[in-house]
Amino acid sequence: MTVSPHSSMDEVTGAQLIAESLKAQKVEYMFGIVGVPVIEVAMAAQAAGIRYVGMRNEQAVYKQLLTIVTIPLHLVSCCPTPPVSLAHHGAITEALSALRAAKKPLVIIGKGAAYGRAETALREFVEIAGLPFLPTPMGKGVLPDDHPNCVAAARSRALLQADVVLLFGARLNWILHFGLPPRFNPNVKIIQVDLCAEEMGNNVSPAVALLGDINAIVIQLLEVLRKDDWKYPSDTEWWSTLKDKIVANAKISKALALQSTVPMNYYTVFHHVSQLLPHDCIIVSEGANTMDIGRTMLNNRLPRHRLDAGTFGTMGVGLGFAIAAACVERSEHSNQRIVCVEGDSAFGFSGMEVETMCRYNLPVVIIVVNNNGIYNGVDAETWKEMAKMGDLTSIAPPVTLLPEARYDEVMTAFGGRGFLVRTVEELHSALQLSLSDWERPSLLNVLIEAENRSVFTWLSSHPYRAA
Ligand SMILES: Cc1ncc(C[n+]2csc(CCOP(=O)(O)OP(=O)(O)O)c2C)c(N)n1
Ligand SMILES: [Mg+2]
Repeated sequence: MTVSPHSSMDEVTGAQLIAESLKAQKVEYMFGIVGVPVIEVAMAAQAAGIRYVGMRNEQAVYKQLLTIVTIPLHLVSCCPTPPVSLAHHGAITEALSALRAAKKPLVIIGKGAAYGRAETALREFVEIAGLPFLPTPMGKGVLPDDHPNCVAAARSRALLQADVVLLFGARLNWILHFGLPPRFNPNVKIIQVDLCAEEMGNNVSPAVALLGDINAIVIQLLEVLRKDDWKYPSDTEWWSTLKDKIVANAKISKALALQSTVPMNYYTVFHHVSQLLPHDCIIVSEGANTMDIGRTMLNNRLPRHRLDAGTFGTMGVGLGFAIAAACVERSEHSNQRIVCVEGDSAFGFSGMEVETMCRYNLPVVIIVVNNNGIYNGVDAETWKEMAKMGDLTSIAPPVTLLPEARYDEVMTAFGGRGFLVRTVEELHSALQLSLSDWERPSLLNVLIEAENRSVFTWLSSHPYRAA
């Protein structure tokens, strides 16, 4: 081990030992909050050539690691590449015969497929087999959301009626309603593809289990598929059902998106945001309605470009994700915008991280979709009336937050750009200005209607609620 020049020849501190071993593991960034005795570790890390990012909230710090591992890439590259494991050939043919027998097949693409970098093979598989697919929240972008086989806009129906589900690297947890009725067909056959043996059979016993590297298994499936020359026909009743539902749902969300009344609704906001976002941007998101509706309206075209509250729906992770993604963007010069779409409650959990962004000039664009509360709030007038009625701690609904809170001023307080946005025009100009500024972070405080009249039930009452 080489020891940093600060120490005398015969003395190595514990902090140096930690720093040098992390450096030897090719660690590039350390995220933390210092106090005695961690200050020495952070200083030793810097001396060893590791970049140190000082954070404000430990919950956010933890998420940095996940981001760095999720988005890019070569954080720790000194370990030998692990062996690639294939599925048993018998299981491959069994899976394909179950698929061929299906009347209503469905492919579900999870974040395991994103980690497994299976995008190229999966795209070929879905296209050759002619199958409808659904992404899970962080499986979005493995195949582009605007791919013609994507049936995300008919998600509930697809899950409910599918008779064979081919599950690539996705857990049958609450996000997928545990794979059980009433959200799934009670007789559905699951073909489960996963790298992780302990995921097999959670919470539904699979008809076929393909254990191994997802990319390698898709290639195995493709080889047999090509030989057999099989394709699920495009003129089935299943495809028509799904397509009809997609058209009907698209019509409803389009009508909401095109409303330009003030205050705006979620759909109007996301419709206009999606028009301006670069296709290669990394979208970070958390909240309840904000995250759920945003997920359906903000398309991902590339794999590993979306980070949200994930499996545990934990609020407070978004700004940490965004900071880590911005650090990676900076060190790789990838010129990708990091856009952080936050509910007003979600933003509050790690809101002080805007100081971190300002301190390091990380040009994250934060969009706070502000409805004055958790799921729902009340408008400023109602709040004033309530305050006159007595002690707000007895009267105010627990979901409410201060109406029209000036989150934009939190950002300007530290030198970033802050925008208060009420209209579509203001949204366009604020977002354009933010996206053209690479010098500092921005925060758009987008005031929307406090009561979610626009949230329609196929979105709000079921799919991936955040809590
Ligand atoms: C750490 C943590 N605490 C509490 C919750 C409960 N919870 C679920 S969603 C949510 C916030 C939703 O409100 P907001 O972010 O404003 O999004 P909206 O639905 O209003 O768009 C909260 C606090 C949680 N998921 N995680
Ligand atoms: Mg809210």
